[in-house]
Amino acid sequence: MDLLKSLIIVSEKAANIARLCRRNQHLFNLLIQKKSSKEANPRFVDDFKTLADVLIQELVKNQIGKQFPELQRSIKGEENNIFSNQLGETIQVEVKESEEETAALLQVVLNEDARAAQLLAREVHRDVSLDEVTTQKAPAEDFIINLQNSGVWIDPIDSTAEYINGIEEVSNTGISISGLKCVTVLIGVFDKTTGLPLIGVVNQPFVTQDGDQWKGECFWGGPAESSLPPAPAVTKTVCVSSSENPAPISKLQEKGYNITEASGAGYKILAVVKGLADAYVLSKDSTFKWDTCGPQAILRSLGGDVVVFSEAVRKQVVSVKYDEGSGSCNCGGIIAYRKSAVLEDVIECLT
Ligand code: 2IP
Ligand code: CA
Ligand code: CA
Repeated sequence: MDLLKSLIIVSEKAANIARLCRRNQHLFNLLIQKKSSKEANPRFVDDFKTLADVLIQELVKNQIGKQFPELQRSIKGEENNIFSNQLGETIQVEVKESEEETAALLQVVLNEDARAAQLLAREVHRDVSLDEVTTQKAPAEDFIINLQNSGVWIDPIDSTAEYINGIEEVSNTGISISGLKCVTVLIGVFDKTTGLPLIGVVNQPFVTQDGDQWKGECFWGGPAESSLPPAPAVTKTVCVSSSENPAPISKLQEKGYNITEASGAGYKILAVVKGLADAYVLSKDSTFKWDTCGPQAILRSLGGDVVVFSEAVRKQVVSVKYDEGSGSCNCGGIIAYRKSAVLEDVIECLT
């Protein structure tokens, strides 16, 4: 069994669920419904988007855990799969052996909405092949890694806010400021000894639109190989969050960098991966291990990395690292880059 191919396929299944919830009117209505505080409803899920997130995460955990039992206990994600209702009951969302069993479980969680439960369960259990995945380069050989010594971080949907009600807005650099293009599915495998990411898959479910059908694209990378072409030209563009502090922004601008605000931590790293931006600079603690593990692995396969911002401004280059036991925050902020000359220049600007 080939881990990279399995990760790509399961990321496509995740993307299919994300697309289904936007395209199917019944599911879309659930996705955008506003919670009413007056509603005395005993159902488990009053926030459908959380269920979509949890379901995708459980799908990835289930499929990868089944195919790679050595990894099973080390697959972690952003979401918690236990829901409780107003009657004090709890239920654990998981992928069952059969479509019928998964649908039956989802029906309870969804307050007896059999239609929604069946639609989701069908997509969860549908077989997907590698040929269905759009990627610039199909993976050839698997990466040899020690599964016993590896862990996995999943962000089932990054940029949830854009997923629910984003308005498409594109900058003149070709980078999406907001909207569905900023949504990504992020899966990363890391080495428990070194703490460094090894293999990453970033699936962008919404790239091109044809009527109500969206097509996506999948990006991958691992030790010394990735789906991306050779290094693109320097852009003099740096991506930042819309909530970034003014100080780092003006320092970068003073040295001639164009600043582009974009939504989604995963999407901003993807912009660096694709060469649309030279770097992504974040001075705050607002990203988590599941946001960076997958895309950082791709950057590392291209000669770049994600490093700790607070260390970089003290002229220390420290890679963001992963460890099952420690917290999930990327404390101290991050800088993502593809070319080391860019990192040096950005550090120079910021110090
Ligand atoms: C969020 C999401 C946000 C990002 C934040 C992440 O993850 O990527 O867009 O903020 O850091 O944690 P910003 O867009 O300002 O960079 P999620 O959508 O999974 O909560
Ligand atoms: Ca996230
Ligand atoms: Ca998320």
